[in-house]
Amino acid sequence: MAFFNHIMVVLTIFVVVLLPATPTAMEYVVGDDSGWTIDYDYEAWAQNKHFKVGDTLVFNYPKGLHNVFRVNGSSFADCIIPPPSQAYTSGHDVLSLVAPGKAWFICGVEEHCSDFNQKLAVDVKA
Ligand SMILES: *[C@@H]1O[C@H](CO)[C@@H](O)[C@H](O)[C@H]1NC(C)=O
Ligand SMILES: [Cu+2]
Repeated sequence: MAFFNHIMVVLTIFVVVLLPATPTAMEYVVGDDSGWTIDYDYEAWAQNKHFKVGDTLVFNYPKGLHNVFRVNGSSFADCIIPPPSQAYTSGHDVLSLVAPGKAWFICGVEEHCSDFNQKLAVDVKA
């Protein structure tokens, strides 16, 4: 019995001490039910969300209609589409937030970024 009590104490300490220290990675579905699409306010979507390193973004869209590029700040601002080889095109693209700071994503299909605002910027905390 003493042994069992000892185990319980150790387990309790383990749970109390370790659980708050390891926040679980979150998975965010970009645009929620609307998915990754044109004419959606991704700035509003990202507002009040607390992204952190290790979280993932899921881009859902009908394959072929859109794609996803992870870009730099100037490419985001001016909708400069990177080479096609850098595109994510599966229709269900799961991208990790790997570094603290800003992360930018755009659609590279036709004028979706420049004319239809299909672009997402997120603030990633360490
Ligand atoms: C940003 O990305 C664009 C598109 O790929 C590229 O042309 C440009 O050189 C990049 N700028 C920097 C500062 O890396
Ligand atoms: Cu698109």
